[in-house]
Amino acid sequence: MKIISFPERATWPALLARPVQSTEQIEAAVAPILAQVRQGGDAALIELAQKFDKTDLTTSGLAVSVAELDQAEAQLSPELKDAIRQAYQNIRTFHERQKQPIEKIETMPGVVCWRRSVGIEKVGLYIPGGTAPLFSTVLMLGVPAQLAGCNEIVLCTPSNHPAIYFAAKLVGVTKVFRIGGAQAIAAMAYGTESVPQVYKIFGPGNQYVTAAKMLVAKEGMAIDMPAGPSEVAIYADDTAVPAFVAADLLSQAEHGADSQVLLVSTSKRLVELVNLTLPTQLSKLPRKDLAAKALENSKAVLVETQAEAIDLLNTYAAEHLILSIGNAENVVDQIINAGSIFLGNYTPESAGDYASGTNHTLPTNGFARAYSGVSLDSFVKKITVQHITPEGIQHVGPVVEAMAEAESLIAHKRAVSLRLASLNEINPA
Ligand code: HSO
Ligand code: ZN
Repeated sequence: MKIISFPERATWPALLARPVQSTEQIEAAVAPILAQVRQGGDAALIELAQKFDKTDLTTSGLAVSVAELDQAEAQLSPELKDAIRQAYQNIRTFHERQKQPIEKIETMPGVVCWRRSVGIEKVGLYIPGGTAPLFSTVLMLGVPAQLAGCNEIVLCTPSNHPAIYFAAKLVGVTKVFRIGGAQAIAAMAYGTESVPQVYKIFGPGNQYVTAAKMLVAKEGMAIDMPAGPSEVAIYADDTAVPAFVAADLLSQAEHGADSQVLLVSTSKRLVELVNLTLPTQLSKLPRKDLAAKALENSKAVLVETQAEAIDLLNTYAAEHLILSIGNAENVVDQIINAGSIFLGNYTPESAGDYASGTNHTLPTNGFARAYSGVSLDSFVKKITVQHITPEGIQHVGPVVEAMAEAESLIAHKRAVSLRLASLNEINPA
C-alpha cells in the first residue's frame, strides 16, 4: 500500500476522492434494454438471456419452481445450512427490534396524532451472479422485507446457486426468477406476464444493474440507494494486530478490482507492519488478482493526532469503518459519517457482512454523509394519522384560521370556521 505521510488538509479532498464513474455510456447501453423489456415482456427477457448470458430459458422457464427451491436444501452441507440459519436468526433478532410501537401523541387537548408503519406491498430484490454467489445478501434484504410484512417479495438472480434458493425460502421470498442484469431491473420495474411489477427495488449489481436502477428511479421507481464499489476504512493504532488489519483490508479488497480500502493511523510502525504482512496474506488468496488490483489504488495515510484521524474519517464517510484502536468505545461517538462501524481487534467487517445481525447493504461513495444502510425502515412507509375531537378543533382551529388567512387560502380557513360555527350553534356561549 502506498503510504502518504502527514498530508496537508487542503489535499484531503483529492486524496480521499473515489474514482469518478462515467455513467453516460453505460446508461446509453442500458436504456434500450429497459425499453425492450417494457414492450416485449417475457419474450424480451428470454431473448436477452440468450443474447447476454447465452442461456436458453425456453424450456426451464423464467420462474424457479417451488420444487427446485425445495431441492436446494439437499445440495447444501449441514454445516452451511446451520450457518445460514444462525445468521438468519441473528439478522432477524437485530432487525426485529427496529419495530417501534405506535405512540399516540396529544399535541393539544383533543388533538391526537400518530404514525403507522406499513410494509411496502411489493418489493423486488436483485442478487447478482458473477464470481461470488451472494446468498448473504438474500438474508440482508429478505429478513427486513419479511419482518415489514411485504406481501410480494420478488427475487431476480442469474445464479442458480442452491444457497441462494435456500436463503430465499428462509426469508419467505414469494417468487424467484432466473433473470440477471439490467433486464431484471426492468422486469421488476415494469412487470411482465410472469414477473410482478414491484414498488421498490433493492440489491447490489454491476454497473449495468446500477445504471438500470438509476434510470428506473428517474421514472419514479423507489430504490434502496445509489450504489458504488464497496469500501472499508480502518483506523488503527499500536494496540491493533497488524495481521488482523491486513486481513480486514484484504477481505474488502477481494470483492473486486474497484474496491476501495483505506488505512489511517498515527503510528508509522503499525502501517509498516501491515504493509509487511499484506503480500504474504495476499499470495494465499484464491481471488488474489482482484485483491491485488484493489490494493494498487489504495492508500495508508499517516496523521499526527487522533483528532486529525477522526476528521479525515468523517470527511471520507466510509461504507465500513473499523476502529482498531485502544479507546474505540470512547471514540465511536465522534464518528458522524460512516455506514457501519466495527469496534476493537475482534470485530472484523466479515462479521457484519454475514452474521452478527447488522445489515451489509450500506451507503458507499461518500453517501454515508446523508444516507443510512438498509434496515426495517427501508421496507415500510410511515403513514401519519390524526383524530381531532370537538374540543380539539376549538383548540387548534383558531391557529389554523389565522395561518390560512395570512396565506390567503380562505377555503382552508372556512373548513375550520364552519366546524367552529356548528359547535357554537349546538353550544352557544
Ligand atoms: N462487504 C459487502 C457485503 C458482502 N460481503 C457480502 C460478503 N458477502 C458489501 O457490504
Ligand atoms: Zn464483504
